[in-house]
Amino acid sequence: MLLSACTTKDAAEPEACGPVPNKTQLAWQEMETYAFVHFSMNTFTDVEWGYGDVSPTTFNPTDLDCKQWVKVFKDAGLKGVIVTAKHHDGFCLWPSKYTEYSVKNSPWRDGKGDLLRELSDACHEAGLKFGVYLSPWDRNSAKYGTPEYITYFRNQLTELLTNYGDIFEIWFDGANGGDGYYGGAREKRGVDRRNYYNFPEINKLVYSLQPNAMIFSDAGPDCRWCGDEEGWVGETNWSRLRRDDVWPGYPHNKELRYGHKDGNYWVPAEVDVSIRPGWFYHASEDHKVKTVKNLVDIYYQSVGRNGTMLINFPVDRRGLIHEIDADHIIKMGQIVKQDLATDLALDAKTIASSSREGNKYQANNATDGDKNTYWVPANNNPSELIITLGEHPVTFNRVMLQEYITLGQRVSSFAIDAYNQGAWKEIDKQTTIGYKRILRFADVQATKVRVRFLASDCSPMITHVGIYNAPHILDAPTITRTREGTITMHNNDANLAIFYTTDNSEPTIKSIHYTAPFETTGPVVIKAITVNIKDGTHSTETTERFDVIKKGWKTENVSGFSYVPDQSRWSAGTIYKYAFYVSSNNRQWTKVNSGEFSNIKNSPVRRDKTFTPIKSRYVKLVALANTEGDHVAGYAEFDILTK
Ligand code: FUL
Repeated sequence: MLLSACTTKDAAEPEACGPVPNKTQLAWQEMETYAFVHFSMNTFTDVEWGYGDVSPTTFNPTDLDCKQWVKVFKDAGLKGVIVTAKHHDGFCLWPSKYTEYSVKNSPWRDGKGDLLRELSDACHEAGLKFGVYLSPWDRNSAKYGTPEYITYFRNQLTELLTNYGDIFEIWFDGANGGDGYYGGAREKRGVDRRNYYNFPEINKLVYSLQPNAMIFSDAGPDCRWCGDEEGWVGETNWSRLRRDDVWPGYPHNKELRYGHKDGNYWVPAEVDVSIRPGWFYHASEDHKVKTVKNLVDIYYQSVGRNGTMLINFPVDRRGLIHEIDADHIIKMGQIVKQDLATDLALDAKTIASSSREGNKYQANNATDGDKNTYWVPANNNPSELIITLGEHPVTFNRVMLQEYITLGQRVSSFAIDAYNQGAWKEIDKQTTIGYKRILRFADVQATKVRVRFLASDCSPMITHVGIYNAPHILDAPTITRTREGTITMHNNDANLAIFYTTDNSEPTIKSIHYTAPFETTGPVVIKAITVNIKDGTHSTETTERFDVIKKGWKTENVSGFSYVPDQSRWSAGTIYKYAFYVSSNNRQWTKVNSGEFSNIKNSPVRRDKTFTPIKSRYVKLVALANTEGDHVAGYAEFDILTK
């Protein structure tokens, strides 16, 4: 009451600047991170895109438990989940009335199961939001490509949007058209992706059944694809889009990474990425789950760049989120929380170069911790905010900025400076902000921080400037050696040190301090750790065994070899059965070892084979069979072992 008595008269309310988000879009943006689940027939056939002809009896998870999924999501701080109700192969995870190609004809729960029921119940019970992915492409349906398929698609959509409570997002994939089963026709079919579905009518149907649902596609209408599946959106990222120029399957997908500055609709970006290389589960990718560090980077490259993070879990054949995936995502959640736990700018003294008339627009609104209050400068000339952190320098390595997007996205250029020992120094200069922008940099010490707003469509409206000192992630170092024998180590954080040993002993802070690449000639075992010198904490250890250097291989006492198969997503030629030969003259060969690389299909990691040492000048690895039963053989790395 007293406060309002002191309030000077506020200037007229600022007007919206370009398109603005609706209430649904605002609430969705604040979810920030949520889960994707790819689980269907492909999980059991070990493929990414099913053809649509596999019998429904193949779908048979042994221990399916949606409560386990939901617990992992909650523990990781994720706010909802979108599940592949129907992927491109047409198999439905719910007992749809309109097809026989669904769980109702599978052995799972004796054909009485409904995965969407189980998952939506588990979500609603735990307070998570529930969403569905419905593939417009259907490689099982005989009707695909004809007008009847549109009726089928709409009928399925109606089932999904009426029977499972509130749906927060419906996901329409852009991948569409190609060969398929199509009810037995086994042919190639294409559709006019722009017009075939009549998406404006489909969107109306969605809103009539679920008025608060977000509709995702390359073109929105409510949120858009970020243009890649690698886990990042552009540093420049407008939530605006010339929506009418884009459609599902839009060929200029790179534009979606940045949005359109001159866009006439509010269509913010969603960053969809899988925690493994594939979207569906493949046991062979158990060793390729993204590291905690990778996942933290993805958070900063999505939520930290005005996007949302949709992180996919390939649920396994048991019907569970794999233990490794669960561990990594929960650790990611903890790290992000710790990174941004203490806002050093909260309630700090904040002044501005100018402010619009009225208490409602003053500088301290940007550091008061209230998302509904904001600072607005007096005009749209370059302007700045100065935040005083204290008399003595304070250490920090993150700055978070947020615009009051209710009235549009405005800033297109800004810079951050730190003040220490009597001088300002620029730390970073960037373009857009939007709902949230988080900048990361090496530790800085300063008594004051300045944010310069250099260019903006309409005056900036800044609801939050946050400053944080994130703990350093102690990631184990990587160790590599060139053919010539040069060893390089890397740990992703310039503030942390690496210590290593070459005598097989455990590395500690007293071991050798790595400062630059160094040369090796013969066999060597390197063990290394990342260390925070300030407090002595350190990472787990990385061990790499290198044998003789590959350059100029000559006569050696060979005692074994190592084999690493192709590590790429679509790898081929993984050797399963082998024979190994040596020779002194490249004419007469002696077989010294043969056998199999057990379980290498599911676990394509380095394999070492050893035998009684034998002097030789030439070696030969013969592939007797590969994991696919065809005639391709290859390797990513091959090495001889000499001791
Ligand atoms: C892509 C699909 O083709 C993939 O299989 C996956 O569903 C991914 C999320 O979208 O376009």
